Amino acid sequence: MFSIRRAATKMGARPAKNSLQIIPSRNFAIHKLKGKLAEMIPVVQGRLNTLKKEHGDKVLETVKVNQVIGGMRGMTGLVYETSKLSATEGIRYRGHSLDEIMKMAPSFVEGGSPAPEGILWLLLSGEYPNKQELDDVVIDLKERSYIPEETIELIRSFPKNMHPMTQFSMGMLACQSMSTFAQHYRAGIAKNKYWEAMFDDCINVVAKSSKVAALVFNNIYHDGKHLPEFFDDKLDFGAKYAHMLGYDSEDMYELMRLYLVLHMDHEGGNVSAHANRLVGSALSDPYLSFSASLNGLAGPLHGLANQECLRWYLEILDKYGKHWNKDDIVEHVHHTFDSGRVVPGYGHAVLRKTDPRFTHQLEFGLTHFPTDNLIQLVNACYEVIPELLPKIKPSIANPYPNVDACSGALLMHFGLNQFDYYTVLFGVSRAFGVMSSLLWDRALGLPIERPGSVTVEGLLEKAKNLD
Ligand code: CMX
Repeated sequence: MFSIRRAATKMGARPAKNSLQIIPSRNFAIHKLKGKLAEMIPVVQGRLNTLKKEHGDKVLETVKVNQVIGGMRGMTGLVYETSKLSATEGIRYRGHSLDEIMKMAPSFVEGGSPAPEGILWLLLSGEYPNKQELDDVVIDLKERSYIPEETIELIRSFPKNMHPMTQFSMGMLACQSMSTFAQHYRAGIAKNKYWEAMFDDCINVVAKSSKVAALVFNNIYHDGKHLPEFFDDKLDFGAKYAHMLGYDSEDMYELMRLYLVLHMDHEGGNVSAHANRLVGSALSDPYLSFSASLNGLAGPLHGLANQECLRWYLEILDKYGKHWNKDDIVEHVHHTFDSGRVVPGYGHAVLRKTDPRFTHQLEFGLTHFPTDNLIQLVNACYEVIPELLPKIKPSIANPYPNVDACSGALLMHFGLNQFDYYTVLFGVSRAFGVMSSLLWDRALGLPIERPGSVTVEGLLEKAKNLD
């Protein structure tokens, strides 16, 4: 199996000009993973062709007017291979529930958080890696994490008051000059080779994301001066990211691994996954797609909710002190509604039960630091809010906590209190999911997205004629 890549001095390092050629994958595990994909892809392509040929004109489901108004809400409109969301059970990565992943996935600490590198392997191939494969992916991601000096300088030039997500998105975009896919596309690569040309980009985006994110952290909160060593060969991806932010306890390493795994993927229709896929469908390379994904994640109804959520808990602590009680929570929820705001961390467009991503984070907090006041507050809110919300707002479809309702409290415990930065952590995690799915989009030759649209007047006319 060969990977199409410029003849680079080191994987992820700046390639020499005009040196496009096909060279073997250097790392055995990545070579093996690519080989596995090369076997899987024709099988799935075959199924897709059968679908198109034999069932392409069948009507799958009817579409309600409200679904059109609601931005294609709930319509089955995308093929997405890496994960699927159940309204009642939460996300499954390649068919594996989070409960199962917590038990079965390889980890660096026995019985501890799953290894993010192992879940990258799972998302791409549908299987867990063995020990050797996992160790090799850890090394490979390290080798691919090179960031050009001019990108580092660019990030250091960003004003401190520019939001961390804006800096992260721009930093990733600035790495786009390293896209192997863009180079090969320009050189006239055949359509059936797109996924191979994109493979390195997808893995490189994941590998570089934590370093760009750490540079942003350093630029904003440490004046660009105190970045810990980029390379620490003992550390895996999650631990190294924590290390680059300046956190070096084993518990924080475990939290970071857990955080990365839980936030990776949430099927194809959420804003960040869909933005990534939409932009990629124009054959924009993975750096362009990922930056678009981050811009969507930066919205307060999506990834920014985690910082909003922590702010909301801190409002309670400010108002009632650390001896708050459940009545105080009820009062603060009412106050939130009275001021025309939503209760952050609660509700979901698809889920209709407690998000298992929340449950696993709360479990981590209650296991590692059960007496932490903020964790106790998160737990108490979970006991109060799901019953309270429908009483105040009967139309709420899901009164249960989502992924954002606990993460801030866990990070605060370790002293990571720069909560404007929290969505960047979410973005690094999301790289694993959206890059895996983007690779599959190109492997399956999915076309450019182009849904139809309609004016309000036009929709009204259509609707009137329906009955
Ligand atoms: N607090 C107050 N009101 C809420 C609410 C909440 N947490 N969640 C929903 N509602 C309201 C909606 O605003 C809507 O009100 P109107 O009819 O007056 O417009 C009504 O309840 C019905 O909404 P819904 O169908 O239950 O929810 P949506 O699918 O429209 O929206 C979401 C989903 C996540 C945007 C919404 O629940 C929300 O704003 N939650 C708080 C923000 C948050 O936690 N976002 C993170 C989501 C996870 C992620 O995608 O990253």
